[in-house]
Amino acid sequence: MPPPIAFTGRLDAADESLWLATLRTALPEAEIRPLRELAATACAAVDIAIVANPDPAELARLPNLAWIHSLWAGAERLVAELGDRVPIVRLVDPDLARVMGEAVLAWTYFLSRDMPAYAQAQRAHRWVPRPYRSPSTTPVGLLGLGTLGQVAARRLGEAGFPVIGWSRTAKTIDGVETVCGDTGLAALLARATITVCLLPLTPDTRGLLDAARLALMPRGAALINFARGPIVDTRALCAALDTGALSHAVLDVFDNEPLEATSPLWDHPAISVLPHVSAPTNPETAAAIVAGNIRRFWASGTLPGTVDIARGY
Ligand code: NDP
Ligand code: OXD
Repeated sequence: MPPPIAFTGRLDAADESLWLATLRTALPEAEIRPLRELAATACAAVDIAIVANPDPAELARLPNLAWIHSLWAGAERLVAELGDRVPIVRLVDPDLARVMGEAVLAWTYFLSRDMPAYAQAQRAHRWVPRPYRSPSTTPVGLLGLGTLGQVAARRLGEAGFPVIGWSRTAKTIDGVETVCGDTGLAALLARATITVCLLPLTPDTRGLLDAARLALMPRGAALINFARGPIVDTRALCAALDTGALSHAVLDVFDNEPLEATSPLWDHPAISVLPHVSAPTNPETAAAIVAGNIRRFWASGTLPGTVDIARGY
């Protein structure tokens, strides 16, 4: 019998019960226990923890932890709070990528079919048909060509949008014009009618879309941020929207979440606010991924790819 697996996270009671039940169903051969219920002797035996934004002080109760499996795709909080204390495996779930690809396509259509302008016209009781813009004349810039970005690129390409994708390392992807480096980013921003952010939050991407970079975008271009709030300078974004330099922003992520009820972003006429729902984690598919990774570790001692702490993702 393998040692117990600890489960810990800053979750409410209902979410914790749901996750425990789903993980136990996916991995019935394991004893998965809330960390707070484990006595010191059991804690000493634990080598794997499944975590959802864990309290670092709680994790410190596990002296022989070999690795942790996060239930979230983004790892910036774990990197910031744990550093290189323990190898981190983040969630890489093809179903989550599918859902994100769907969201990117849906909100790209929302912008390319001028829904923000029609919503405004409706509020003003104004009947103003606008010219149809074909996807083929609407280049989409994708920042990030990882697990999520590559699926989004494929969905956009299938729908006829020319896609320019930016990543840290050079890539070749069928049907996607790929760029990297500062010059690649500048070229992408200058050409894309819609820019979609699917980057991790790291020291290199924090504040990446600042006033200078937003100013490179064509007049009337739009931004979709489905990654993390602090990648975009919100003040600079609002200034660009206020002057009409940019036409609209779809924001699913914010510097502080939940977005404060008093935030001016809620009422900005050129911003669509979403409550971090572009790709919600599906407990069933996520638990199956976690179970597979733990079983492989038990069978072969190998870990799936871990987060590179120095790189930040
Ligand atoms: P991956 O790690 O698979 O991909 C990250 C991509 O970003 C890679 O292509 C990487 O380049 C690129 N990148 C990283 N740093 C830089 C940089 N400095 N310059 C240029 N490119 C860079 O991440 P995922 O696709 O799985 O997820 C992306 C993010 O989406 C997550 O970190 C999370 O924050 C967010 N997310 C949001 C959700 C939501 O509901 N809103 C749901 C899930 C995730 P390279 O390929 O060269 O390494
Ligand atoms: C995640 C997210 O990182 O939902 O999984 O943003």
